[in-house]
Amino acid sequence: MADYVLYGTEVSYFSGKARAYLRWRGVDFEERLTTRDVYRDVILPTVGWPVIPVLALPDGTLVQDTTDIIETVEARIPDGPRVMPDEPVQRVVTRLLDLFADEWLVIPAMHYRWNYNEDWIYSEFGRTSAPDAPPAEQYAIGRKNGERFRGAVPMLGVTEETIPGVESAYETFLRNFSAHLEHSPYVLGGRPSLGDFSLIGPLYAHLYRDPESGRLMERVAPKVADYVRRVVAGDKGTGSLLEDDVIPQTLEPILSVQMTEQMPVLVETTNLFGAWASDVGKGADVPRGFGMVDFETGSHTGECAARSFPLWRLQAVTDEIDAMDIAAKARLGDLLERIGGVPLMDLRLPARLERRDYRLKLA
Ligand SMILES: N[C@@H](CCC(=O)N[C@@H](CS)C(=O)NCC(=O)O)C(=O)O
Repeated sequence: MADYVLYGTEVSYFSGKARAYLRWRGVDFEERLTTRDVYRDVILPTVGWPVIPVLALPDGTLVQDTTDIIETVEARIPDGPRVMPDEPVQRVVTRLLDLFADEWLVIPAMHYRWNYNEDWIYSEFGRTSAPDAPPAEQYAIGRKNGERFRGAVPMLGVTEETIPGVESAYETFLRNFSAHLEHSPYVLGGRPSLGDFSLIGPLYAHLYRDPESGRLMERVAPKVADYVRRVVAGDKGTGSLLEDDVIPQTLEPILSVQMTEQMPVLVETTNLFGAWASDVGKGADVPRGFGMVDFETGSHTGECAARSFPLWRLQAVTDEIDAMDIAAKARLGDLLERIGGVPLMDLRLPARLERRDYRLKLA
């Protein structure tokens, strides 16, 4: 029996991130499908709510949240490549990509899945949940399970008005990332770091594996499709990141979009979180969202939910900034200047967040 068990599915965004990381790290793990029995018998009794992926450690402890999974494995298995760069600006950039891939590229990922692959994904959900049921029953089960995810699409800001912007922003991302991959096999050089695994979240299950989305990726950005295959396979690369804390210039267009599109939503969410936090005590469960805010993508505007979880990823970015020395801060300042991200240097959550009992809480 393997040391670790990953509970997840091929159709799941965050299972793809965890799986690719575990393969790259050479972890002895087996993956178990999250059928309805696994949710009932394994996940719900401990985690308390239906969410994947979940990693079972050799002693049976369950870990949820991909970044917690990754950090737990890094701490338990000291030998092998480290997912976090040693250099400070690279650490910030890889965390920024974690924030962008987990919490912004979810917009095109969900749009293409639900607006171009709906019937297919219902069948896939059904196959996962009830592998032994006949196809028609699987489809019905998939439809029922899928409603929760389909219902999240408008909350992400995907509407008739914004869809042209969502699609144009995604195609811009594909072109920018292809241009980057012309020069560098991974985001920060010769081998993967956290940001690469994070990108596999949106880029594998939804945008590569869902049939219509996969065709789009192969047509517009075959290099990105090739990258997805490499990272998913656990490819080790050359073993080295760029030296001297260099950030490839070809990443700057992607980071610029993050600053112009995602950052304003994070700032608004931070403000709403601050108003909420001023009224509650330490240890309070943080709600999943704080209402709706304006957003813009691909030059189209709309409203999206001010979700709380991205603030947890944002706090990880700003913690890296707070850990920097003056020289590194100056180098980061130059990068932020070029990508339109100067406000990030001083943006801090008005109250700290922590994760306990598989939930986000006020620290
Ligand atoms: N931040 C979490 C996100 C996990 C997540 O959203 N998982 C999806 C499937 S890919 C899910 O189970 N969502 C259920 C829900 O959010 O209610 C992580 O990184 O693990």
